[in-house]
Amino acid sequence: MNKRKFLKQTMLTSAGMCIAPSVLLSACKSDSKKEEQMETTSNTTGMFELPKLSYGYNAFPETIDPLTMEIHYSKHHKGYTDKLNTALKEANISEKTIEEVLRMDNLPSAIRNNGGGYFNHNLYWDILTPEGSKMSTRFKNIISNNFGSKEAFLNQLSDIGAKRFGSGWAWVIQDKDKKLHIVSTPNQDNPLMKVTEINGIPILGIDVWEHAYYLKYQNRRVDYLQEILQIINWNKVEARML
Ligand code: MN3
Repeated sequence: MNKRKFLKQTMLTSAGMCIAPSVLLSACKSDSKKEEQMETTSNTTGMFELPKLSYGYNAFPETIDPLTMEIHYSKHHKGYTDKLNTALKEANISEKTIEEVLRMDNLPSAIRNNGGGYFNHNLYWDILTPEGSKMSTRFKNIISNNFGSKEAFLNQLSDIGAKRFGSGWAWVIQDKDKKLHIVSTPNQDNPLMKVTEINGIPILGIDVWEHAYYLKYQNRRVDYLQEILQIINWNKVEARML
């Protein structure tokens, strides 16, 4: 194991929840030095790793059935990860964080689709919790200032996910002026990419591809959205804000 890889692994272990390279940086910002080191040590081997889940496939029996969880993680997410690594190798791209990759100009479609798929699912799994969680007073105030009220915020988020035609994602992002927005992107695009209408840092992402919900909810995407909003780890979402 080379030194950088060792450093990275040590930091990931010691940081506990910082299970993926770079995508979870903001969840680890209590230690800015660690964050800085992690950013520079991502993808030094030219390979991104599928992050381990912090819960089992049966963690959300009321919301996500175990078979959907298993296929979504071990087939879809793993598939994006493997294909991203292949595409980066072919394009001779390394020494970049996943954010840097996604912010590149003229992303080749294999990197756009699979890099997006990799980042988006890392975020999705990370901000779910079997325990349920409450928004802090601070975060609730931020939400009210940006969207009017917590209810208006949740409605707008659910609505944009329901209205996404075909496959895609619903996002809460923070723009460069620290303002929060609710946006949606098609396919595996996300608001880090130059192709999206509003750029920003995703702090919450909900997968609205049919593979995320069809076995349990069939065509009822709205029901899936209502349920998934009950298992969001709001503390982690808040921790992603800069
Ligand atoms: Mn998916």
